[in-house]
Amino acid sequence: MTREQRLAMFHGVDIYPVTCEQLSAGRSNLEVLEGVIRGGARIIQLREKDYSTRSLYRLAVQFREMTARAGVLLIINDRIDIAMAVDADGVHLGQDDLPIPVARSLAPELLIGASTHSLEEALRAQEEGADYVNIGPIFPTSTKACTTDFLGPEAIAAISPRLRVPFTVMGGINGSNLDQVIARGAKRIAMVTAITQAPNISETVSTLRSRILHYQPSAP
Ligand code: TZP
Ligand code: MG
Repeated sequence: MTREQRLAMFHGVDIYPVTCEQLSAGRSNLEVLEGVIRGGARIIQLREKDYSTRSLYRLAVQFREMTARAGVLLIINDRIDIAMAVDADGVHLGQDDLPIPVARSLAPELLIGASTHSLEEALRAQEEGADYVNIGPIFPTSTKACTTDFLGPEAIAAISPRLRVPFTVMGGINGSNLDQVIARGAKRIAMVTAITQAPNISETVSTLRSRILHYQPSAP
């Protein structure tokens, strides 16, 4: 697929599930992926920080097979080499990963997402050519050993109007605070544990998706 086709698919994203096998209640990443696909998600990010290159590559090959069959976008966290090796749809880069322009020159057709934790970082990522930016962490989370404080949902309303590119939000988002981020303008919502720890992943993904898609602000 071309970057343009991938971008068009990215616009249709609502829930943005991210893996973490250690926090998946004993299930494998492939089981989680299966539930995520059955629940109707249009994208998944493979994020495993401690795997060897070979095991991550092997898993990414399986993710690519399953996501391609389902027409779901596959984004690889951190590792542009793995993303290129398995023909993933994109790579998600943090502030300590390869600079966005370097990643772009290596892989012009990949979507590039960027993790950002402030307005300045979000604007810089956009200027550098990110296809989407993530704003986070929105709420406290124990999934990531965070050095940054959480931003609070108000940050979404403060940062997103300055962005031309689509944005995702992440960090501590679950069924009980979902409305707070949607109310501030979030349309694409990334979650790890709200999905990976759900007893029934496909049902949870499907319910969360319809809440994102059919959100109605409550009357004042
Ligand atoms: N980046 C910002 S918050 C976060 C990452 C990878 C972890 C989010 O995990 P959870 O379980 O959805 O709070
Ligand atoms: Mg990273």
